[in-house]
Amino acid sequence: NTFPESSETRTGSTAPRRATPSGQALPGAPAPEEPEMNEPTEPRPPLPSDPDQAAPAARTATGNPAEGDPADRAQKSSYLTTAQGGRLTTTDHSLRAGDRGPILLQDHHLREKITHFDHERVPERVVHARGAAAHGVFRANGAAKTICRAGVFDEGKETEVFVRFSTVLGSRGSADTVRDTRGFAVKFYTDEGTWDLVGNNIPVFFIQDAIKFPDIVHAAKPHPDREIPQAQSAHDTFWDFVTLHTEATAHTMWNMSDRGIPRSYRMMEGFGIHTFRVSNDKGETSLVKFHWKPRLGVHSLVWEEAQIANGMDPDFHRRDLADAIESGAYPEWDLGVQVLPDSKDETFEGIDLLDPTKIVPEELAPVQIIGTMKLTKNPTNYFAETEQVAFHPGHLAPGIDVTADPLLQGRLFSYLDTQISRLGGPNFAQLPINRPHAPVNDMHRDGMHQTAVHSGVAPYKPNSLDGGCPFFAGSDDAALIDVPVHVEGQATREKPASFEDHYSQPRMFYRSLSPVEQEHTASAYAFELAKCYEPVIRERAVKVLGNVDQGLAESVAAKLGLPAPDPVDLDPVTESPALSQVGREWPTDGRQVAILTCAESDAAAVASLAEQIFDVGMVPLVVAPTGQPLGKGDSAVAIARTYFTARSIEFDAAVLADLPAEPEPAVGVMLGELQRQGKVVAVVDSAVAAAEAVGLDRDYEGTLEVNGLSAVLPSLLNELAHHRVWAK
Ligand code: HDD
Repeated sequence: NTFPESSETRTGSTAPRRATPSGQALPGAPAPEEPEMNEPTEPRPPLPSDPDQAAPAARTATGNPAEGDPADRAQKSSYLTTAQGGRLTTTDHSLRAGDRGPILLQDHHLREKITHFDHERVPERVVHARGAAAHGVFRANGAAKTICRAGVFDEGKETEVFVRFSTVLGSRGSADTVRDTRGFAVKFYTDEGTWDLVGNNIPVFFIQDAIKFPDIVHAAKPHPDREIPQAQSAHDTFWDFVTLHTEATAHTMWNMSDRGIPRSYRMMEGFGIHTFRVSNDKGETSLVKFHWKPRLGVHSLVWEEAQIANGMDPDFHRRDLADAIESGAYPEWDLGVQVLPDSKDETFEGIDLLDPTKIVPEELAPVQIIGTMKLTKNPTNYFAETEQVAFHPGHLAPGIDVTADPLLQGRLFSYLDTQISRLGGPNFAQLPINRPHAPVNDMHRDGMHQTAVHSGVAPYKPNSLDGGCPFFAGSDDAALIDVPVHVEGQATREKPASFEDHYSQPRMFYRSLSPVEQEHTASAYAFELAKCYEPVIRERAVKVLGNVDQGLAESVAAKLGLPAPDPVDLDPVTESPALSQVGREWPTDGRQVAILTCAESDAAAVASLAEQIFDVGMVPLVVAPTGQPLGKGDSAVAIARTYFTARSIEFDAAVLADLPAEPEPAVGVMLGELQRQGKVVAVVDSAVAAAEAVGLDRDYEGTLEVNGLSAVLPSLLNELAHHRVWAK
């Protein structure tokens, strides 16, 4: 943005004249003109945004240290000062009456420092409190232009984005790998105003009407008396609610499946969930569902990994995202849409498109790719960016509109409201991370934490005193295009009959999973329900599952030691193979491979394998008994982990290089875990005996016996493309 040099250029020839309160012309004021009687009608360029409301000149993220001077990451001034800019000689000692006496109230630095510290925290988000975020770019391929006029979809158009991933239930300090839904919120800083796509990694929701949101959240959050358990749905109140309120069955089923414990934020799908209405240049409308497809494929942890990670590395997902970006392995997602005709009844193949507990299977409406998002920069400051970013499903771009989905409609109220208490007032849009990259000329004024110094005297319309500024957009470039939708009806607290079907979609989801995924899902139900103290809740849950799939209900009942429910007649469903994560091949980029060594391992061979792994885009991590490098001199190999610190959760595969006849006991622990978790373990011939001594299962399908380290990579890549050894 450029700013006007003088008030004259700002206001042009129709500038209101300067006059004294008595109406006399000020000395030097231009000769009086004929007063304007009416509001100016002749349009002219609106004023540029006020400096304080313009997007920051540079993004606040510095990202890769490799890209810039490390000093950029430091504080920006040579001297430590007070908040008023006074230089300080020390910040270590309070002002005291003698070196053993009490502290003096007049010590302004002490009071200012402690007072600011006392107010460092803002309330955490009521849901999605724990998150991790990154900056990036969305590049459109132009395919959406036929259905949507938004400039963000112009072919080749690049738009900056900020993406925040989150868990839902836990507080800010909770662990990453809990079983939960993940938030997937994307802020597109488009030229036409900010568009937020505030979605999740699960395409359905617990409730159909926003009025139930406090109920589901109160039920899922820790018990109000003892505030346990943290970040878990494995407790009585959650299962009490979702088994009584059975429209939650679909979302609960997704949570209990492997989708509830993603391997990485980089390997999650994202969904806009609701149906949106888009319109093109001709005013034609379509209904769409938004999907994010990760280029690395959709992968999950197994429950044992998730549980170990909670203790060993509660920041597992946050670290993974930041490390990948810092190392240049920028995660990418394709954005796709399912395009559905804007029919009068807003249904598609019998599926009510306004019901957020339902999906449209991809086999019925393929996901068409309309662009790609790449995350390239980590935030510079967690609080300023990741914590203070404020999303809102009502932040829309021209051509993207909401539908009457009652969950979405309620969200449109909630997000603005929550920011006012969380971020301390109505001016949160002025925080750098929330500033649109499009010029802002709103007429909002004053309020808590106002940082803009607004000029002009007429923040109202119509006005003549500010030359009629700002002007209205034409219908061609307006942000909020109200698609004329016919609405009528009697005010009623009822829902349509189509919202009553709570079981056919969970049944479709469960039956579309592979046997191993079904087994994981049944085990997850059994784990969570076994954590409930009230027998009636367990029994009710099994009964609800009987309405989904008798086999699932029987499996969960058996694990809980309960009788199987009486079979009920269930309607058949058509499976949707796209719902399974198993059976496809995926890129292996960014996968972590442990090379387990001992002090005597051949340093040159280990170095060469590590290089090969690195060259194909994976991350080699050499593990040794101590931090002492392998070998000597220039060819010495640095040790990434010792057996004290390494744990199976970090590794997607492991290579056992030479091992002594009696390896570290930790090697045995590691092997046991890797094999249980269905990971590939490549063992060089010279290490087989040692590995067997600490529990290597040679019959395990993931064991690859290889002749020397140089032969490891091809077989490893082949197996890793499937993510895990599913036969296990
Ligand atoms: Fe929500 C935050 C996603 C329903 C009320 N929501 C929040 C975030 C995500 C979602 C990703 C975190 C954004 C961030 O990173 O800052 N929420 C969803 C999805 C929903 C959904 C995909 C259903 C399809 N939410 C929903 C309902 C309500 C809310 C029905 C209330 C009626 N959500 C909120 C909130 C939060 C929020 C209380 C907490 C912090 C915030 O908004 O900024 O207003």
